[in-house]
Amino acid sequence: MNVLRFGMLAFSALSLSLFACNSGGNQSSTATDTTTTTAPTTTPSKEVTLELSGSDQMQYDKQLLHVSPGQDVTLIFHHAGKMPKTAMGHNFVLLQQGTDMHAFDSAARVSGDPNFIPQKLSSEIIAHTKLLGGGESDTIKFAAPPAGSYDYLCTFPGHSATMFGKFVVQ
Ligand SMILES: [Cu+2]
Repeated sequence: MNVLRFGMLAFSALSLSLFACNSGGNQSSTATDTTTTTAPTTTPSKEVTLELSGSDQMQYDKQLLHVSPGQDVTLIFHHAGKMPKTAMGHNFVLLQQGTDMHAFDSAARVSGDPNFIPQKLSSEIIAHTKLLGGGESDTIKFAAPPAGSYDYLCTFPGHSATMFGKFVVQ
């Protein structure tokens, strides 16, 4: 009686392990699919490349740029228009938090700097390009500042009325 009972238990244990083996096989293929779909969104890469352009209509093509904390940022800034930089020059200037954008712009206008970068306020600048004319490009690299929202603008005289945006680190 005891032997027969043991035999039945052993048989049912074998059946269970076979069943477990089959379902295990199905589960592992499901797990692989889940991993491949979620991995890219949860791990921001160390480097990010942003593209921004300015036009002859005195506009940036983007008023919001977004990066993640700790990223090394490459910004490719392009003047997509045809006008010369003496008439329609564009730059990109990213300001530290707490900087008065209008006061900074006024200082840039009277700075005498060929790129309209006020050197006396350099501590308020995170990164900037040179001044571009139509068809020109400038690429700059900088480390993303700490998480937060930062202003950027074009400091060519009069342009900050329409050429400004938010650079968000999140
Ligand atoms: Cu401009």
